[in-house]
Amino acid sequence: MSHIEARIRRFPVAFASITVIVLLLISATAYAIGAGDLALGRGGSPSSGDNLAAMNMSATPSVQPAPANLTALPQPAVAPPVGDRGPELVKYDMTAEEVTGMLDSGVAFTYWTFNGTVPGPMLRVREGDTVQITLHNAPNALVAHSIDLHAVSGPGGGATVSQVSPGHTAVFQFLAEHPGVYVYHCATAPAAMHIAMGMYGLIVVEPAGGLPKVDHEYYVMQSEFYLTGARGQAGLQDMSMDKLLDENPDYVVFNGALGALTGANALQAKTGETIRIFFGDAGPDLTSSFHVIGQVMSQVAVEGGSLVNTDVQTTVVPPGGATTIELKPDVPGDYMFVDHAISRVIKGAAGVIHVTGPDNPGVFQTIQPGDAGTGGH
Ligand SMILES: [Cu+2]
Repeated sequence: MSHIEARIRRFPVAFASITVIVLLLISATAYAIGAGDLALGRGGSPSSGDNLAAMNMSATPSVQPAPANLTALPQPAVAPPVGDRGPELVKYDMTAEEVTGMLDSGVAFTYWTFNGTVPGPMLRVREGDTVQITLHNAPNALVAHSIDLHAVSGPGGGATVSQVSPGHTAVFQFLAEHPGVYVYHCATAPAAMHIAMGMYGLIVVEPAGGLPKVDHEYYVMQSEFYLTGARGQAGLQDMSMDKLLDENPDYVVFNGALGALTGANALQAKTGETIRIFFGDAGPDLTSSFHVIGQVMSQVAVEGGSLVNTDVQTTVVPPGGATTIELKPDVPGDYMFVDHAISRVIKGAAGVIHVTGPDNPGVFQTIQPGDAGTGGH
């Protein structure tokens, strides 16, 4: 992955000299968002506190020094399989927390999160379960938050009744009627901003009887980050409402940070093992063309529903959409997964599946090697 990071490093710091002009434009834009209620969320309306916070956030200097000794946020765990059981009442306790972590080498960002990770916790229930969500908003939060789960049949996907001010709590429950894999996200206005700050995750609703057993399961979500400074500019960066409205992100990444799923954090498997990836696209704006370089996906749940496609090279996952992907590598190597809108790899949209095992010359072998180091894609 070092070549990607090296390419990102080449983009110079360039925006400082136009900060004042940009701030004026951003402030005006933030005001227009609040006044015009352009929220993408299906529930709730902007509180005055949210609008003020949006304006204040946009009006801060573009890049402050990053706090010392900061690391990337921890990765959320894959929720364990439901197994073969009957319907139950399942309770989840979630907290909206604002947490600062590293988005890229040298680049810090104060994320808005569910439970301190990006993506938020993976929720996993059975078709027919009643799911009770308790949403707290941390007392030191800057703004109100909420949750809209796409698995919900009800107003705002839950967001209408879960708008919580700092220090407050809301509780609601829903019947998980439809099996599949679904995005959840904060839907407090402007929802695009709350998603761009990191407030999203997946809920898996397993069919009766459970999902077939596989060797490895992983939880991956793509999203964009829009910053007031330049990509790679060191410091604590803020979110740019201007770039958000232009749908022109500085970063497109998997699991909240550049390199979150590479190197020591790469997905792992042995040859012949089946990997299942629960993959969601939080957006807020870009459609993912999910592709694993050097692999054909053996199964893809079309649009995350019950229809399964087989032998897929690239699958389209829209913002607010998700899918379940399975693949079975039979040749060892490092397999990069990307958004095949391939310029986004330069913006960080790359992870790695590290596959170990014996060579398999019947499937792949080198006859005469080319020049080393030129790579593929
Ligand atoms: Cu929020």
